[in-house]
Order: sequence, then structure tokens, then C-alpha cells
Amino acid sequence: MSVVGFDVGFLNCYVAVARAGGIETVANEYSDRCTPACVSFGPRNRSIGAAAKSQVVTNCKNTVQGFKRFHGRAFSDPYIQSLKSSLVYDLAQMPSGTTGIKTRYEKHFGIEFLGLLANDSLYHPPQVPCYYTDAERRSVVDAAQIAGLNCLRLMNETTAVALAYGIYKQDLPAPEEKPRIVVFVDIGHSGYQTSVCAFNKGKLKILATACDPELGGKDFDEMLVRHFCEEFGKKYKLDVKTKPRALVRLYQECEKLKKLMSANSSDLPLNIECFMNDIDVSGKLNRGQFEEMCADVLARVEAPLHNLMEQAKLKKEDIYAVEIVGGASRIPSVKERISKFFGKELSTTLNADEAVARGCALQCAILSPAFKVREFSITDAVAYPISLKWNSAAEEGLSDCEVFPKNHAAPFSKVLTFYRREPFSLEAYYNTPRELPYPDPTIGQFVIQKVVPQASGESSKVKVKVRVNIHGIFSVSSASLVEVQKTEEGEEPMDTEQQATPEKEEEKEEVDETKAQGDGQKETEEEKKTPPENEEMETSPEESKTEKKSDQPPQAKKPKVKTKVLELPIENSPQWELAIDMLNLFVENEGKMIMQDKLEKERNDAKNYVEEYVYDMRDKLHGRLEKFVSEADRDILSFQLEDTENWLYEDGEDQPKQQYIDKLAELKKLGQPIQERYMESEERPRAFDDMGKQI
Ligand code: ATP
Ligand code: MG
Ligand code: K
Repeated sequence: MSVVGFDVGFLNCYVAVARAGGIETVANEYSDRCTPACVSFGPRNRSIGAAAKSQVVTNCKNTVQGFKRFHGRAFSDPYIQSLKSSLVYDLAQMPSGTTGIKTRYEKHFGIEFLGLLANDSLYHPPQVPCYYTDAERRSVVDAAQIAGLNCLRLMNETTAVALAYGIYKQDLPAPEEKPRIVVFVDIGHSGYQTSVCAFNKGKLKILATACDPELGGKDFDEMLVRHFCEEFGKKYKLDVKTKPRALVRLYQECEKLKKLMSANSSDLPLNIECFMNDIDVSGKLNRGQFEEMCADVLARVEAPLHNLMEQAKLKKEDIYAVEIVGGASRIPSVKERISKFFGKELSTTLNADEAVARGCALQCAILSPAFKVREFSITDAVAYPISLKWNSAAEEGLSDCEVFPKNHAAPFSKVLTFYRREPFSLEAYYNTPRELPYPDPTIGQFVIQKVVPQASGESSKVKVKVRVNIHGIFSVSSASLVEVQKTEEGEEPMDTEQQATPEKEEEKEEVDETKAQGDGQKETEEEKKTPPENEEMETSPEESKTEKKSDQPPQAKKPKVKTKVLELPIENSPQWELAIDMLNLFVENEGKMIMQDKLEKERNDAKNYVEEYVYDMRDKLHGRLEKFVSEADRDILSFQLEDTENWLYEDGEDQPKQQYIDKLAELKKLGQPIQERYMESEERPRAFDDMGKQI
């Protein structure tokens, strides 16, 4: 078994593996540790990574990048609709209402990318931006499943970075001391994320996160592209926007220019040959001009930092260090802004490109029983406050309550108590819709089924456990009904009053290495109860640890009651859920596509063998094989070789695998005996030598 961390970025992917000696970032087949997040669909097969990226210009309609933004979003989402016009490829609505990408394959897709990597070998769990919502996270977990991965934990990117930072630090404050506060900033191609984290020996806790999901390297590229479109429009009378291929090339050149500008402040050239209508274009720019045209983009760097500090209620003096990662963190003016905000030098002790993948791999090594890793506890934070609403039994209308406030520790479970006579439904939603990346705040509907009144006719006590799990996904994880079986002296044991607000009990989920469950999640659920008479009581898990209580209210005089706890079925309908039959279909399709890619590869290999044989034999017939073939046979074979070569460029260019195998066999019928005669003559003197030695 292999334990692997995935960083699937908007632009780039990194994969890190846990090995006995530590964490290692792995290279792809091009010996590059960075793999472009790109998939290209040919007529018969898919290519990924660098092979796909090389087709961005030539196969632009079927080459997809930046699919990170499509996860868990409705096709009707205004954000998706607004993207449509700027994409070279087409989007499609999936049967479930979510977003798909139209390619020659016409398959739902962002999701399948992981499958391609997994196909390559044994890779494991991915990461997501900390601002991802429930639906987006579920979409990524589904993707991992389609790819046949066992996703141990979906990690927030900045949390992965924090782990990569903290786990090797020997000098963290002791658990009872004041924690060390570190800010992490990740600015990649599409997104800008910040988090503030408290470290003590053996643990980290995310205090707050703040983001701009739409700020990254791409915005700087955008400004450059806009600039040169204008310039080339004036200078060469070219309307670049009308030619997708030219535009794609301009984007590539502008990204290169942007990177060069990070290291040079002088004038830098931009030249593209045969850009449009056979015209070569050229321009130049320096860093000062670049910063000027990007002023609006740069002005957005500060807001999330303000937001972060405000949420965490920290002063700048409290910050021990500011660690930055992500490709765009290399832009000098971005660094300046962040550094000025905190009034300190930024730290770059982590690998800017690989830190996320390394952190993920470390987390997996911790979770995996196969590795012995230093104990390190990770407490993440809930990104958006989560509320529940339900039809109140006592009053008319809806009641609601916030179950997980913003930045609440996660993973975490809470138990809510309701008094009901019949099945009821809960709706989970984000209660700050303005903060969300998309318009629909719904998380899902959860129906607690099979609720019945007590034998006495009274309402039953129903305990509902809600949680944010290790992936940061909300669910109603279990529900139970307390059935009063027998009471002594016929007294009424239960509080009959109907409660509009449920009681809350809390428990923290902890990762337990010893109890692996089939679904890849590992957790112990320590019941930590609060006194039931305290409505709405919020206690931290540490405080409540000591307050273990029995199921019954503490009024000791109450008569003895026998109760039985019945598990209740729950109907879960998370928003934009991939229905199980769809998921299965995707798994099946993924399997088919992997098969198809494999067949296509075999077909190509078979063709290559024919081609190689033709060139190899032709050389050798006039070389070392010459003495072992009659002139007549040589002419026949030469003719056949030439014939085959022509065939390969014409009718034989695109044939089923068997055709190539047959072709090769046909050539070998003549060629093989010649080669055998040659081998024999080579072996003969050697055999004599050996005999000589023996004698
Ligand atoms: P995201 O995290 O947003 O999903 P990602 O992880 O794919 O995206 P990164 O690989 O962290 O993104 O960063 C890629 C971005 O960084 C690109 O916009 C790239 O042009 C930019 N970049 C990389 N090196 C430099 C550099 N030296 N100077 C300026 N920008 C750079
Ligand atoms: Mg990234
Ligand atoms: K371990």
C-alpha cells in the first residue's frame, strides 16, 4: 500500500509520497515534479499532464484546464454561466444539474482527472481550497472514488501547508504554553488563501481562514493579455480575441513574461512568430509598467489579510511568522503588499510549489497504520457557519439554530435532542449566503424517519447527531429514539414539554489509527455529554470531557426507568449530490476509458514495432546481415520493407492493432531466418571458445 498526497491545483499538480525516510515529491514520466492539471481528449484516447498541455493550441476545443472551479457547481450557477464565454471548450449541463465539460467523449469530467493520475499508479488523497463548500468537497471525494482512490482525508490546502511547517519544528511551545501563531498564505494560479494557525508541541489548530477565490497568477496574465491585445490591435491591426488559437498562444507567452519579470526589472521582450495571418508580432514591457497595469489586482491582496486578523482577533505583534507558498507568491509586488501589511519580512522556508502535496502525504502517513509518524493532532476550522432549520412541533412555522459557527473546530460532532411523535425533516444551510462562492446556501435535506410516539402517547426523545467530518463535509450521521419501556409506580419519567430549540451536546471526532473503517474514514467518537437540562449549552470538548453523564436527568429522586435506544433511518439528500447510480456509471465509464487508453496505447505500440522493424532491417540488410542472405531474398525483403513503409503513411496509418501484428509477422517470415543464420555464426566461435576453456 502506498500513501500519497495530492495537490491538484488550477494549473499544476504535485504528488508527494510517504517513504520510510520521509516525504518525497515524485516526478512524472518526463522527470518533472510538476504535472500540468490538463486533460486532452483525442478521437480515441485521453492524454494527461504535459502530453495534454502540448495540445492546448492544436486541440484547443478538447483540451481542458482549470477544472478545479467546476466541482459541485450547478450548471445554472451565474458564475459558471459567466465563465462560458471566456472558455475555449464548451460546458454542458449534466443530468443531475451540475456542470460538465463537453469534449469529444461527451463525459462529465473535472472529476475524472484524478482517475487519470491514479491510473498511472498508486496515488492517494487530494486537497481542496479552504473556501470550498460542502457540495464542492463532496464532488472531489466522488472524484477520488471514481478514480479508485481511498481518500483518507480531504485537506484544506493551507492546513496541509501548516502541517508541513509544524511537524518538523522541534522548538514549538509546550502544550500548556502560549501557542506560536503563524500565518500561511497560498497564492496559486486561480485562488488566494490565507489562514492563521496556532502551534504547540504535537498539535496545530486553525484559528481562522480568509480568501479571495478569484485572485491568483491568472489575473496578472489577464492584464498582460489585455495589454498586448490592445497593442497588437493598434500596431498590426489584429483582432486577437477572434482567434482562439492565437489567444491561447498569447496567454502562454504572457505567463512566461510574467515569470521573467519576477526576476528582472528591466525591459523584457515578447515575440511571437506567425501569430495571426502570418504576421510576426513583438512588444516589450518592464516591471514598473507591469505593476502599474496590475494596480487593481494588487489592491485586492490586503482585504483577506484584514479579514483574517479581524476574525482571529489578533494583533500584528502576535504573529510569529508569515509563510508564503504558491507560484504567484514569487511576484515581487505581491510579496511587498503582504510584507507591508504585517510589518515584517515574509518567510519562505517551505517549498512554494510542493508544500501542499507534502502536507497531504504527511497527513496520510499519520492516518495510515503502515507508517510510524510523530503524533501530530490537526484541528481544522469550519469555513462557513452552518445552520439547521426545521418545522417546529410546538410553535407554528420554522425554527432554526446555528450548529457550527464560523471557525468552529472540525472534525466535530454534536448531538441535538428533539421531542417528536412523527418523522421530521431538517434542512442544513449556510447562514451567511453573501460569503459563499455561489448563490445557493443549501447544504441538504435530512429526513429522520420512523419516529413514533411513546406507548403512552407522549412525544419521543430523538437524538440526532450532526457532524462536520474529516473531509469538512456536513452530514446528519445518526439518529436514535429513546423508547421508555417500563416505569415503576406508573410515573411519567419524561419531560413532556415540547422543545422548540433542541438541546445540543458536543463531541469531537478524533482520528484513531487503530480503527480503520471500510469507508476510509477513521474516527473515534467519544461521547461527551452536557447536562440535558441545559438548552443550547455550548461547551468545548475539553470542558465537557469530565462531565460524562447517564441518559437520565440528574434529579435523583425520579423513579427508575428502563429505556431502549432505537436507531432511526435517515434519508440524506445533500445538495447537488451525485446520485449513486450516476456515481456507479462514472466509475464504470472511468474503467472503460482506462481500458480504452490502454488499448490505444497497445495499438500505437504495435504500429511502432512495425516502423522500428522496417528501419532496423533496412539498415542491417546492407550491414551485418548482408552475408547471410541471398541477393534474391534480399531484394524481396527490401521491396517488402519499402512497401510497408509506404503503407504506414497511407492506408496503414490508422489500423486496428491486429493489422500491425500481422504485418510484422509477415516481414519476420523472411527476416527471421536471416537473423537466425547471423546469430548462429556469432554463437559458433564463442561455443568453441567455451569448449576450449573446458578442456
Ligand atoms: P491554485 O492553487 O490556484 O489552484 P495552482 O496550485 O495550480 O493553482 P501554483 O502552481 O501554485 O498554482 O502557481 C501557478 C501560478 O504561479 C501561475 O499563475 C504561474 O504563472 C505563477 N508563477 C509561477 N512561478 C512564477 C514566478 N516566478 N513569477 C510569477 N509568477 C509565477
Ligand atoms: Mg495550489
Ligand atoms: K501512522
